Amino acid sequence: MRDALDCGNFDRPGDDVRAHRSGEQQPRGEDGSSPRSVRVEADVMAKNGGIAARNRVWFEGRNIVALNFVSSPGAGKTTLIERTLRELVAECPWAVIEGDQQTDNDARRIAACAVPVVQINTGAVCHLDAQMVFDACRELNSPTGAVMLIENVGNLICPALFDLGEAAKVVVTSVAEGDDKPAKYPYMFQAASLVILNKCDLLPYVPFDADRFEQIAHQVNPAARVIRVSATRGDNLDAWYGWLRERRTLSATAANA
Ligand SMILES: Nc1nc2c(ncn2[C@@H]2O[C@H](COP(=O)(O)OP(=O)(O)O)[C@@H](O)[C@H]2O)c(=O)[nH]1
Ligand SMILES: [Mg+2]
Repeated sequence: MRDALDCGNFDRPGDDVRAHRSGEQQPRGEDGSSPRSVRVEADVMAKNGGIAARNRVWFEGRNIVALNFVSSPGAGKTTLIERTLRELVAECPWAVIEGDQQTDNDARRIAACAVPVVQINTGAVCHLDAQMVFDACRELNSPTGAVMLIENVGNLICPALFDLGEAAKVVVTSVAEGDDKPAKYPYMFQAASLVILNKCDLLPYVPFDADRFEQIAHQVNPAARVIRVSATRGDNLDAWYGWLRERRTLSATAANA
């Protein structure tokens, strides 16, 4: 069984890392930090970074486009992935890695799309890490030119810290979550190449200002593209598919260079 990693103790990689466990007595430095925790946590981040770098080389060597889907629970990641697979399954080989604390519910949904899938149950851990993805990739053994969709554990904080070796992070947010999410969870939005605003079919029924959401997202990350969709009704999915095809072209061009 894997060591459980409580990433509630991490600041961003490279930041001044401190221990924040409540009620735990630890030796403290003059500034209140715990040198022992700093070293252990920095080691964990460095180890993950090394494995992620190896994953990235492996993906690039096989011209596999790996995308790391992150969101709060229920934003619609699996629904979007299911629909994408059903509509684009013939375009290229696909593979999916599903991350959840418990159950294989999402893997079953993906398997129904006739696409290879591995379910990872993280137990007490609130994010996927690079070693889990490495192990799943060995099992999937995807062919050259595949698109690997990695659905991370639903959580807008910890998955931002753990590189998996992906080509890009895709944040999925829904209009039921409030339009200030990029301001409240900036690290995740800064780490993302694409922001998908989902459940736009609900806009007539919820107080959500989509323009304000986009404005805040761009304040946090000016380079991020924002695409408004409805995964269930199908609104604007062509824009998402276009972005996906651009990533495949970029990857193939790099592989042939
Ligand atoms: N109205 C609406 N509901 C959606 C949409 N996308 C997903 N859902 C619903 O949101 C719930 C959570 O979706 P799911 O894909 O499991 O979210 P995940 O936890 O991010 O994977 C399910 O009941 C979906 O049917 C959408 O575009 N519009
Ligand atoms: Mg899901």
